[in-house]
Amino acid sequence: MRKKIVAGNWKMHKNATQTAELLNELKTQVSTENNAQVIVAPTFVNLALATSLLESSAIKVSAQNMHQAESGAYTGEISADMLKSVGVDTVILGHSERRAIFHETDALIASKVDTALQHDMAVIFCFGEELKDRQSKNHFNIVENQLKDGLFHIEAKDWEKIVLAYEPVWAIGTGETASPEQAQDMHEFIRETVRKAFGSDIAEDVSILYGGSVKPDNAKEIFSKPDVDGGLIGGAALNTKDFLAIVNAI
Ligand code: G2H
Repeated sequence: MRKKIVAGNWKMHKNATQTAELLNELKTQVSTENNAQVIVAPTFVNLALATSLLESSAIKVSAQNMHQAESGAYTGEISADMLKSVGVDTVILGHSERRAIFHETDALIASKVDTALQHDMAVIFCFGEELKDRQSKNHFNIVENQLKDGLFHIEAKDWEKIVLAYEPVWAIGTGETASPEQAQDMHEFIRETVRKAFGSDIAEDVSILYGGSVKPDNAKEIFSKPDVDGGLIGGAALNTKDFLAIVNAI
């Protein structure tokens, strides 16, 4: 049975005090009894604080990004080894903001995936079409190419480390959400694309999260779809009440 997951991508929000506040609230209310594995992704500077605060809790900590090189003259960058050294063994890669604002290409994301896997890290691999792609009915092609170019070079054994996060760019932070039917159609297509390339066992086991303006009032309906295994949550992950409502919608 594949895992249900709710992950909070905090983006560039919350200083150390605010991070501690939110995590201290969350950890009293999230347990292994929850149907979903809960993951939080604070900013780099607060990751060590997060892993220490959550040490004996059911909440896992993820980074929002990392560099593909082992080490070197890359001013301002963070390596896989640095993340692991503070207890972080999950990383979000390929988020649309990294692709659009920081010009990350499929090839670059593919090399980050390789580095993460070499370090035995789990990867939340993000992808999704832009509004123009959906308007021109090219969205399935775009999504298939992002998967193939960024991820499908991995070996079958690596899939146990992969979580997919479909995030239509037009629904990110806009208040606009894909309808549950649009999400299901795309998730079904994604699972089928994985099945064709890697077989049924891997396709059935991989968790596919939906991301893009998930809120307490739309989470339940989206999560009720058979190929939606949870969510990657941005804005609504920044306060305890909304995030927990989404966690409990699974
Ligand atoms: C999509 C999502 C989290 P939001 O980026 O990754 O953000 O829920 O604010 O649309």
